[in-house]
Amino acid sequence: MLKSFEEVIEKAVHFGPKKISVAVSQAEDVMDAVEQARVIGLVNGILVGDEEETIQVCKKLNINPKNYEIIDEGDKNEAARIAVKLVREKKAELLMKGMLGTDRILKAVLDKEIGLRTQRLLSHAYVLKLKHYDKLLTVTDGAMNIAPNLEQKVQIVQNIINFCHCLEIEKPKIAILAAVEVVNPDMPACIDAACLSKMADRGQIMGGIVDGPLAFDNAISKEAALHKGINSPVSGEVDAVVVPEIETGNIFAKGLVYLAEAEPAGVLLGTTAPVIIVSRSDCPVSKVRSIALAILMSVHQNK
Ligand code: COD
Repeated sequence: MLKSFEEVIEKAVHFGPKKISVAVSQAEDVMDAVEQARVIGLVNGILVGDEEETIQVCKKLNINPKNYEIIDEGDKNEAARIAVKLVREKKAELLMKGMLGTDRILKAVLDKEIGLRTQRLLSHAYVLKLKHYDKLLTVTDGAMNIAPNLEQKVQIVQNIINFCHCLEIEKPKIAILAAVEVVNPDMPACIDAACLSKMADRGQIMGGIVDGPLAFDNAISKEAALHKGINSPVSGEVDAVVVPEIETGNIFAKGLVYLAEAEPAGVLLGTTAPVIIVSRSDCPVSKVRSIALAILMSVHQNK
C-alpha cells in the first residue's frame, strides 16, 4: 500500500516520463508544476494555450520553452478541446487542467466526439495526506457529480475502489458518510449509504469493504465508533470516504487543506485516460502529486 505522496512519486518516476497534454498552459502555477514533474522524469509536455503568454511565463520561471511542444490557442474552451483530443488520439497519455474552470475542462472531457468518456460514470477523487492519519485519505465526489442518485453513487464507489487498487490497496476500506450512523428514514444520504453497503455485501460493488451510513467521527476513529457501540470493519482505517453530494465533498476536502494543512491531489476517475484536476488555488506541488497519481492510474489501466 502506498501511504504517502513521497511513495506515490517515487513509484511513478519509475514509470515515467509520460506524455502530458496541458489544457490552457499560460499560468505560473501550471508551468511550475509541469516543469517540476519534467525535471524529476515524470512527464514530457505538450502545452496547449496562448503561446506568447506561455513563453512569457516560462521566461519568468527560468523554464526553457524548447523542452516543450506548444500548440498556440488563445481561446480557453478551444484549448481544452485540443488538449483532450490529443489524449483521445493517443498523442498524449495524460491530460491536465491548466488555467480554466473545472466545469469547462469537464465539458470537453465529456464531449461525445472528442472526449475521454467510457461506459462508466466519471467521478472525481480528492486525495489528501493528513498530518494525523497514517495513510492517504480520498474524498469523493467533491468536484464533478453534483447530486448523484443511488445508481450514480454505485459507480462513484466502484470508481474509488478501482482507484485505491492503483495505490496498491488490495481491499480498500470505504466509508459512506452521512450525518448519523443509524439508518434514519428522513435522511436520504443514510438510505443510500445503507443500500451501497448492502450492495457491496452482495457483490454488486466489488473489490473493497464498504460500510455506511457512518458519521465522519465513526469513520475516521475506531474509538469513536466503539464508544457509540458500532463495530464497523472500516472504522479507523478508511482509505476513502464517499460523500452525499458535491458541496459536502468540496467543502470538507478544502476545509482539511486550509484548516488542517492537508496536502491535496486530484484526479478524475472512469475516463479512458487519466485526467488531473486540481483547484487553481492549489500549490504547484499538489499538481505534481496529482501527475504522479495519474501515472500510476495509467500504468494500472494499461496492465
Ligand atoms: N459521467 C459520465 N457522463 C456524464 C457525467 C458523468 N459524471 N456527467 C454528465 N455526463 C454526460 C451526460 O450523460 C450527457 O450525455 C452529457 O454528459 C452532458 O450532460 P449534462 O448536460 O448533464 O452535463 P453538463 O455538460 O451540463 O455538465 C456536466 C458537468 C460535469 C460540467 C456538471 O455536472 C458540472 O458542472 N459539475 C460540477 C463541476 C464543478 O463546477 N466543479 C467545481 C469543483 S472545483
